[in-house]
Amino acid sequence: MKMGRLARIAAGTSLALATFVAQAYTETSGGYNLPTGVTDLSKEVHSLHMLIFWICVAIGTVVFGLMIYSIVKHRKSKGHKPADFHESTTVEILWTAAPFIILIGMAIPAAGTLIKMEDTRNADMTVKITGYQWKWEYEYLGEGVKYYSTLTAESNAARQHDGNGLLSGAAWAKTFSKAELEKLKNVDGGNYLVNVDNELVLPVGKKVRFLITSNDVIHAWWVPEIAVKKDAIPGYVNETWAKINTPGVYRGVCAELCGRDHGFMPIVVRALPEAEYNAWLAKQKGGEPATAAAPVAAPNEVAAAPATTATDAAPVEVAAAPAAAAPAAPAAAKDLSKDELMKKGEQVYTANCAACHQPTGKGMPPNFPALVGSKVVKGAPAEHIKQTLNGKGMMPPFKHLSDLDVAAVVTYQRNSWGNSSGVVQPAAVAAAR
Ligand code: HEC
Ligand SMILES: [Cu+2]
Repeated sequence: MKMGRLARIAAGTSLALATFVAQAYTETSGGYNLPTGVTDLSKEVHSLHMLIFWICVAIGTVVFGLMIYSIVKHRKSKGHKPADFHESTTVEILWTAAPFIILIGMAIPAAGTLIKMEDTRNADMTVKITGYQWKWEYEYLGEGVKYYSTLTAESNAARQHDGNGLLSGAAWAKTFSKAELEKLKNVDGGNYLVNVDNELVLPVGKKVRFLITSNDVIHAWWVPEIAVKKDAIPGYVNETWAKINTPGVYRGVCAELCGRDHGFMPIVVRALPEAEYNAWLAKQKGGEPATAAAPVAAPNEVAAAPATTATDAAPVEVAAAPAAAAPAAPAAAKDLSKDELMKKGEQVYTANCAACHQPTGKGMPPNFPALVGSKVVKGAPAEHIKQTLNGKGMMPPFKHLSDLDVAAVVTYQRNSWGNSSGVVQPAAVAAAR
């Protein structure tokens, strides 16, 4: 009678386990399983993961099955007497050989995939990825295109919101109600905390080499769907690669505990068909005079224009090219209007400063001072620029921002929330470096 119940429990447990395993095996596993991903390598990684998973299931079933069977079948209440023996050479050889064979069986296919992951030769293009507290920088090597990628302003504002106003002090510890949590799910187009202002745009079907490093602490660049997860270590460059097969948007996060806002530096990769990617890249090269590399890229383009189009169109292009390139080179020295600086400054402020100094400029005293009526903000521009570039105490340096960005954010702080302390131009920032 007792055995009957045990048998039923055993059957029930195995059924539940089998269902779970079957679910884990399929794509529609409700997000519990590793994703199959969109590169050949990510598929290999997934099948390796499944292979080893099944080996574990088999070992677990055999070991626990035998154990449970022995315990139940030979229990003391049935009158069994324990056997008394030791030093069985056969058993010892067996339990050494069996795991050894299993491990070798796992290592052979795994090594093949690992070697492929490390093989960054013959890449079609290279993107340098730099981690910062708390954002990513993407640089398309040889293209003169680089930019920062930060949590969107919408998610960033929402994460600091308690439903009534901005969180401050003890309000961080507030427990959210179900309704409030539901509301958060719809923030930022349903991508609350996993959306960025500037996505990493890549072409499909091209081998992209990633050079991964960091400017401050250790971060890790992780996008599960393309099977890339690499540490970003200051002073050290890690290499890996991906060749994406399917256009789409693939999200990831920083996978290394890298400081206070570690959870707020997501990654978004947008894979485009090659033609669309090329159009995007051309547009990046055309715009943003702020990119430091723009003057380098421009002469190349000028040189290429007459060579490829030796027709009537050529003189026009040659004439147009220097004109387009001209503003790029002396961009740092060019003066901007207050409106331009304020508009840009607000973006830079939201992305870089608002977390501590708050969108209202009121800060979070006593640790994060208010900028409203601040001595530094009202004082000499040189000191304001210096503190922004070099940081002070708990404030990190912002040297990595372009001259334009620093000038804009300083101007923005000097002329917002009732402050009125004049305009700072990029040239002043360049001089202060
Ligand atoms: C990680 C938090 C943090 C971020 C982000 C941050 N700051 Fe600060 N900021 C501080 C702290 C802390 C101080 C006080 C430093 C001190 O005096 O020791 C400060 C002080 C200042 C002051 C001087 C205020 C005063 O009256 O003493 C200015 C100006 C300033 N920050 C500008 C900026 C700008 C511009 C940015 C964005 C580009 C920025 N901060 C981003 C933490 C931060
Ligand atoms: Cu990080």
